Amino acid sequence: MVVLSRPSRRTNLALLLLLAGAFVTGWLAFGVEGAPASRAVSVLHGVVGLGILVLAPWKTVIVRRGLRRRRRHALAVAFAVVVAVCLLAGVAHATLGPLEVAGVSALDVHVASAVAAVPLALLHVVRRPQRARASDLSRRTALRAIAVGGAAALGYGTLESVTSVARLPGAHRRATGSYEVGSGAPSAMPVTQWFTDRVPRIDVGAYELLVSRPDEPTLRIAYGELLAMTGTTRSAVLDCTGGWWAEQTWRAVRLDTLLGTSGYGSIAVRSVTGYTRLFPAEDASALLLATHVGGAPLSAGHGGPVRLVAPGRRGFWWVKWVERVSVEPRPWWLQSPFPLQ
Ligand code: HEM
Ligand code: HEM
Ligand SMILES: Nc1nc2c(c(=O)[nH]1)N[C@H]1C(S)=C(S)[C@@H](COP(=O)(O)O)O[C@H]1N2
Ligand SMILES: [Mo]
Repeated sequence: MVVLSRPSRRTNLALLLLLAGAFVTGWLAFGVEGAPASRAVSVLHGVVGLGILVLAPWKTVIVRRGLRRRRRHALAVAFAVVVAVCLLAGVAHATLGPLEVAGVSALDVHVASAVAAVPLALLHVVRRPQRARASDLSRRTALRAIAVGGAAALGYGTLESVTSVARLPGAHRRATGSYEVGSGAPSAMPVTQWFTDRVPRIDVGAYELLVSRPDEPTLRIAYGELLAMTGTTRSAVLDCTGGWWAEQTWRAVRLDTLLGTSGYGSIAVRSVTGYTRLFPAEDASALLLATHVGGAPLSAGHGGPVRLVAPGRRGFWWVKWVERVSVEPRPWWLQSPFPLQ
């Protein structure tokens, strides 16, 4: 009993670190875009997540022993089920591709179960506490950590090789883990909202874009006037955190054409639905307000009459149905890292 309890305590503590690490790197994977950083975060996330599987044999011993005790097991078992679903869905997404059942993708299930696991993990750890000790920071623990990390990395490498050799869809995913859908064919591209937003109905005839800069009266630009300003044609990749990406050609006007380059504060891009993202002021020349995609006016679903095109940023930055662009005094990082609506 005494002999078993030491390694089991360390196994549980290691699981705690891996769970926290997987959760953090998962959201980090949603935050970054751009080949090397994206790839690094995706690989790290996969390895940390698979580390939980590496510890499964040891945890099984702990679980058996825990289940033999006379107490309530429901929460611990629910936690185990949710973590198993999360791992299965993550691996399924990364290997088998963008599986979708009734509009719900493997990645949706993956993220939802990860979020559901948080309160269950907290309850589990509060009810079955494990104290860390100074003696845990030993050479022995370091060697074990390296062994677990190595086994997880080997597992990740094996999954990637099998995916590639067996020509599974996963071999074609982007560095972010997303799959290509509808490039060059906007009507085949999914219409998605981040969380709770709905496609609004906008009368193009009455539409006006509001442009506000500090110490200047707000400009109101009618759709026709805006069209006359859209001199930029640019191809850019929209990579949705839902697990798909598409490259389209956008006709647009650069934000610095409308707002100038003040370098002051941040740029707020607000949708008629209230959905708003803040950008660094120096991004004005890289951000575009598009009226057309693939040579045709934007459909309502894809953000018509006017949407933001934010090359190099994940889909949730590409505000649809833009109502107002403004220069704001507050810094761009003073916002929720992910939209709340
Ligand atoms: C992948 C994550 C984990 C899963 C799926 C999991 C699941 C379980 C299950 C199903 C049991 C047995 C049922 C019960 O005791 O009622 C258990 C027991 C236990 N778990 Fe976890 N657990 C995880 C992580 C952790 C963490 C992070 C800690 C603490 C830091 C922890 C501490 C314990 C302890 C102390 C026991 C009781 C062992 C005993 O009574 O001998 N577990 N766990
Ligand atoms: C406890 C929490 C989590 C665990 C244990 C976990 C584990 C995993 C695993 C094992 C994979 C498969 C890796 C591979 O084979 O390539 C994966 C993939 C993925 N996870 Fe998680 N994950 C967790 C939370 C999250 C969260 C919160 C997010 C996003 C907010 C997320 C986003 C992703 C993405 C985008 C992929 C696909 C990466 C790729 O295809 O290379 N995960 N996850
Ligand atoms: N107003 C608003 N804009 C939005 C969203 C939203 O929910 N509301 N979702 C974002 C997300 S998560 C993505 S991936 C893209 C999807 O664009 P699409 O529907 O044209 O494919 O729009 C972004 N712009
Ligand atoms: Mo998205």
